[in-house]
Amino acid sequence: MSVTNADAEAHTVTADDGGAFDVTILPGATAVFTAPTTPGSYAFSCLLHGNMHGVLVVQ
Ligand SMILES: [Cu+2]
Repeated sequence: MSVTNADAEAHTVTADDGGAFDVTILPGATAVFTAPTTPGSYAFSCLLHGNMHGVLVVQ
């Protein structure tokens, strides 16, 4: 899947379980990463900003 960073700072989309996915997206860039194929909810965070969290839902 792809993720676009519309911010002026770099961010990461890093799975909290530590291995499912980990991608860095530079400012204004779009990055592609391989999402898990097993349905479920995968919590992720930005390694550069400890207050940024999200959940990737695979259906
Ligand atoms: Cu960030």
